[in-house]
Amino acid sequence: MSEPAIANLYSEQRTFPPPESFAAQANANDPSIYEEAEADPEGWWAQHARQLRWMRDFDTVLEWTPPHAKWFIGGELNVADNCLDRHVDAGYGEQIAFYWEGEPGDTRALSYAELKDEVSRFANALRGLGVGKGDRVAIYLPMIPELPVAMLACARIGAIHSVVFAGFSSQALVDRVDDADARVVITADGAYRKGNVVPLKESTDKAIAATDRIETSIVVRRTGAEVDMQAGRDHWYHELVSGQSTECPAEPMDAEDVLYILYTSGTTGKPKGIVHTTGGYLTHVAATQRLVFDLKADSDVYWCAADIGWVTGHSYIVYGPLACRATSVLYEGAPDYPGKDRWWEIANRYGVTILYTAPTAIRAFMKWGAEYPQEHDLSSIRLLGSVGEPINPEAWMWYHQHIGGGNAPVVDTWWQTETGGIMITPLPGITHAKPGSAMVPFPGVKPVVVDDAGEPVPRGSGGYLTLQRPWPGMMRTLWGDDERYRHTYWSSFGPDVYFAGDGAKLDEDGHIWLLGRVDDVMNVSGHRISTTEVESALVDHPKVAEAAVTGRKDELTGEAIVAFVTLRGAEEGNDELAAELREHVAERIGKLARPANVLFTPDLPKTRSGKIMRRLLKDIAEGRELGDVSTLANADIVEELSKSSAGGD
Ligand code: 6R9
Repeated sequence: MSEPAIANLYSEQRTFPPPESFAAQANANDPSIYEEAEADPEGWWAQHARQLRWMRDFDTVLEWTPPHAKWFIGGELNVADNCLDRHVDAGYGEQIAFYWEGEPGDTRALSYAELKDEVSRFANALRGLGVGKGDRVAIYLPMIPELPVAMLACARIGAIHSVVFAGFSSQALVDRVDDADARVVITADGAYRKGNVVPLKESTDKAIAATDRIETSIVVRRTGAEVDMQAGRDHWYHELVSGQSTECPAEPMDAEDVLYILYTSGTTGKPKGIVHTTGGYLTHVAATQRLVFDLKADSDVYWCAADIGWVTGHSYIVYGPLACRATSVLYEGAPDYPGKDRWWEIANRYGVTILYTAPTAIRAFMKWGAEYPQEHDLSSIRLLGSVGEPINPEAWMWYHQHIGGGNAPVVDTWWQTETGGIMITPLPGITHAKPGSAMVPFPGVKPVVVDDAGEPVPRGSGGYLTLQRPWPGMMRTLWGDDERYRHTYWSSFGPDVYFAGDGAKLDEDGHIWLLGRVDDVMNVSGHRISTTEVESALVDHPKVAEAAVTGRKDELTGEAIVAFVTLRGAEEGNDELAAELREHVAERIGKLARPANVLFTPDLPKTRSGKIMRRLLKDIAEGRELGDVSTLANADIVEELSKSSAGGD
């Protein structure tokens, strides 16, 4: 680690203060909130914890023996009780929890009372099958109401869920079932994907055959597709729940009992089972839901358009919103099915006020063109959020202008599966946001950007993003592998310093800019250049919708930058435009960052959460055999790309 720190190349001057009318009504509009949390972080989090319903009060807020934290010690609560019964008991049973929209256009509205009843019936059914506290249950379902129902039913009886993204292969399911030793899997007869039916039950059967752990499978009828049901092993969901009582006492759980495991694949090795517990996690997601998304339970219609199979869906479709008594939209399908305006039609129909999505989706909308949102009245939208990757300043501007009507604040939220909830973000009623920056820590959170020696970098410099104070939603360990937990996250800069794996820089005002994963950083002639900065400079060009860059070996400069570029609308790529883009980057950032090659492509390889898989692009750029593509959302593009770039320059 002897090279100069990550180059600080790109600078953004625009700032967007909260509109006065927004600030006036915001859940957080007094900047003293930061000082209050800083003066007593434990007291601050405890205040938020006390807004939940505890069956037994906690007596100690935090016990920190690095790298292990315990929060709200001695306390007992149940997550499903907090997300459902608490609101029904307070008289809000009739309020809609989810407006569900199926891909083919079927809909279902579930009130808090109905959701509570359905969860209780299914929880009783699970108990009837012998599932109890601490047992692991794999959930392999599309975005249908039964997915949050299954999660909450597990939480209600103290079983640990492990949700596996329905887009993953049966091998991915096998790996996760084996690692967690799950005995039960919940799946569906099929999943809709752009008008086709994906045979989910078939994948599940294949997985069950490849592991000896699964004793029981529960199958939701979604598509009506013909499936094999093995007597004694496979049960229809609707048959199991019919006739079950809606009374199901919620299991009192210790604050530190495990709520769920969620696997992240990482770049190498077997997937890591991130472990989240009960009291701290729920406190963190509820507090951020209220303050970052400014949620008003009585008036907002909130839509987090992620998949529940990603942590964003766990924290901000299921647990955060329900803990805060939100009314949410839950959508099953793709954003361009049957038309490229599907989201905007939905947003308009339900009067969505808060929308949370990922840069990858925003860049797709940019590519398709502003006419699609323009066809619909989106004036109900008052707040926008982004998560998953650094948002390029131009994508931020487009989102702000075309979806937010130039008026809605945009919160760019940085966090990870490991952090459980949002860590770095503007507060929409306080922060003067800069397009492309995640800005400041959430109150009580302590990020520090450090250099190779672990020393804090001065303003205007880049380095490694660390977190230097425990927070309630933090992962507690890796399932079955505490050694890997220590080694992966707590060994780079000291035993009490969490290293997130991301590069970041502090600007002259002390605001935080995420620069992407440090594994992706390129080294050109001894200068470390972040992929994010070059990509943002490319997206800044009016013809570019999306870009991914990677380094390939170069004899002269160590690494040379290769850019994969997707163009907006009907634009066509040619040598002239490639040259123009190379010059654009040189002007915007500096000659050092000028891509050696520009390749045009209709799409880029992405993960379930829309993260660009630069590792694969590097394989392509260096003409290597491709690595693992099993967790790609769009595997076909990789083949196309490797064909078109064969022959190098
Ligand atoms: C929530 C989630 C975590 C990684 C993280 C970082 C990237 C997420 C970001 C962001 C820049 C943001 N990331 N949000 N980078 N700005 N607002 O995405 O969790 O799937 O575990 O990914 O995603 O690289 O380290 P997860």
